[in-house]
Amino acid sequence: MSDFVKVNRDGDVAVVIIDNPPVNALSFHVREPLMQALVELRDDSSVAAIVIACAGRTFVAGADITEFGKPVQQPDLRAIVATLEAIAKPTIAAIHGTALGGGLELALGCHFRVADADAKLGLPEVKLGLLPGGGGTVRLPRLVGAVKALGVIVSGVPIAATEAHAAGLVDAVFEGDLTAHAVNFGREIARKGGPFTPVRDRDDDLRQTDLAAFDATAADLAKKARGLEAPIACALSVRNAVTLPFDAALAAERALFVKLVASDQSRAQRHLFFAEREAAKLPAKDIVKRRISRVGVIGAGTMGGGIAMAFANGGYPVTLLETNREALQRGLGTIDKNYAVSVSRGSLTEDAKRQRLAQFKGSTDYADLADCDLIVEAVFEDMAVKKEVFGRLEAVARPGAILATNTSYLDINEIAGSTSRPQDVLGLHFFSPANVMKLLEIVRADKTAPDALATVVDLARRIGKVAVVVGVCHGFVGNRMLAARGSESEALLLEGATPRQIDQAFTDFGWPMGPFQMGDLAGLDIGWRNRKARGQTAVIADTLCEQGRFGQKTGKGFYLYENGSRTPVPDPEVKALIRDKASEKGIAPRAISAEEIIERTLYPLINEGAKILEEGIAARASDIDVVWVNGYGFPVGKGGPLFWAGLEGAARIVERLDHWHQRTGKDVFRVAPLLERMAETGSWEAEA
Ligand code: T1G
Repeated sequence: MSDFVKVNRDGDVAVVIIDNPPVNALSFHVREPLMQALVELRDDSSVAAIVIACAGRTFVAGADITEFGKPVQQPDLRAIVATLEAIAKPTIAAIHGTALGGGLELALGCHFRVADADAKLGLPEVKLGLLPGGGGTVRLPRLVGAVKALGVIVSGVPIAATEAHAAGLVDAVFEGDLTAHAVNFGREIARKGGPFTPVRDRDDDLRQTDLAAFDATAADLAKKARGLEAPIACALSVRNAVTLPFDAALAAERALFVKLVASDQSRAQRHLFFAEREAAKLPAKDIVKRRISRVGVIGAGTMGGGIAMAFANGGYPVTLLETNREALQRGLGTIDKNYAVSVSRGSLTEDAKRQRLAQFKGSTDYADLADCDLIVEAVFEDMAVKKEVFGRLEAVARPGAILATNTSYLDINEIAGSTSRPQDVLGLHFFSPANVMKLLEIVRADKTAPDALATVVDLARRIGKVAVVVGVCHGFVGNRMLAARGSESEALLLEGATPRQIDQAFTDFGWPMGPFQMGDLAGLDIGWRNRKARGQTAVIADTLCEQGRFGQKTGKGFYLYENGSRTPVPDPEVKALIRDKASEKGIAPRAISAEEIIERTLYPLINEGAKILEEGIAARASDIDVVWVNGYGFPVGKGGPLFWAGLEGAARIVERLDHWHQRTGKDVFRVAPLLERMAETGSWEAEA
């Protein structure tokens, strides 16, 4: 056969084994021998049943995403599924690991599906800006019903084997030797005799679908699409499965797929898929990582508590240290409350909550950190305080323990230099809420040991974080670019734009919310404190803070939040304040377009990203995209700021930055040489 597809015989049952590490993607070098094997087994009268299984850690995890955008090599997945589905003898997919995308579509071409108890099944194509293009939107509804299929396909979230079994997607769930169970299942089925109904013909229930209920569900889901085309296409294709004959629905699915796969949004989302994996790769390979069994967290406030939860959620015992019992109890109480909220929402069982809480050991004594292999400090954002903490860690941390700071801005080289073990020091910059936000900026200081870095990059994956390794500068990658994005906010207000207008320009772009609504959510006092520490001012935001208007938490910020509502309402008082401050500065208000708002916020964001790349603070342009999508809500359909710069046109960005630089003289508009280069070459690589 081939290195990628083998056929074993167990009596009259043939077992097709796909072996294409690491995830058995349906690459062309798999599809060709697979098709050949299916045709031969179909025509072999000594074969009573056919099992399709996979070697390695998972059933087929999808089409080969690297093949998209290239000419399709036949046979494609649809041809394989059509051939498979036309086989009269019983066909059984034996699913372990994750049957995803084209993998599940292959399994849907079988008469039966059996799964390992730990298996997961899903159609995550929507996360790549696609829809299942191998018949998934037409076959899945025939097994689980249109509304259930709609939820699975539009969310892209896999379901467990037990749920799949209950829904009718899987015919049996087994523990132990799955292939042996599948063979026996097939032999038994063959012995009983057919005919065996292919999925395409199982549409009796589908015809009973309550289309009004379906459309209502689809409309709700569409509201969350936020400008993404794929979720809408997914819903339409599932609806076609209900209203159109099978082959017409299949053809319509194909047409939708062809359109999406060529779209900028899908290119952007596929870029991010690989970018996230690239970001976790370090230059040095095969480094022996340090053992991490127990984690210490210093500080049980918002960040410290969230960080402690992130590790506990990842299965690590945590020692949580505070300066006194009251602060410690307060912190542990907040953690308990957070888990209780998850239980009330049904996202965590009571038992899981107990297990998570059992991971925590509280202390007010640094000596209790002696058995920790990683210690993360999340104390007050002040260099002297941080140095004092690291000084005390020197005395108690075991040799080889990694000492991490959660600082957002401070110079980690300076912190490391204050210790006798700079090789063990690095930054773990979590984003609030740390137990929820995926992004983790891992800050390598000048003397951070390669094995320490490799250890925390691996650890990040284990606790479900998206890690990006960054260098030391003020604000690292994310916050440094955030400052650039916000540098013109006050000027835009003083010149005539309202907070609502600026926020609207952002949400129209695809951001979950605009900068002023975000400021009110996070608390305006945080920025106020940072500005005072750096001797900076922002006349509007400072005045609001002086009036005690910190945002949602005080019921007033840039907006009003009436009666504890979280809905921002424009406040005439803020409008008047802006007008007064503008007239004090002799600025006459003028109409400001959404286009100007984007040019004076997102173009400086891109420009700062180019500077960060030039300085080597980020290793790749795609790392910066990963930071912004996972840490700040940059719209996935635009691929991150630097990917979007390619879509927007770097030459135009350069031209507009030059315009605003001439008009304002502000350094934030001074075009970075690498951005100039990108405009000329179309590549962010320093040397093309
Ligand atoms: N194609 C190509 N490469 C893939 C791949 C895929 N489908 N999935 C993973 N890889 C690579 C990945 O880049 C990495 O490479 C290595 O495998 C390990 O992946 C027609 C159109 C299966 C849950 O979206 O969700 O089918 O970095 O680090 O954490 O309708 O991989 O080692 O060089 O993620 O254990 C639909 C995508 C495709 C599933 C395993 N399927 N994959 O997670 O490993 S579109 C998906 C995943 C499709 C059809 C449509 C995860 C995983 P490298 P990893 P992991």
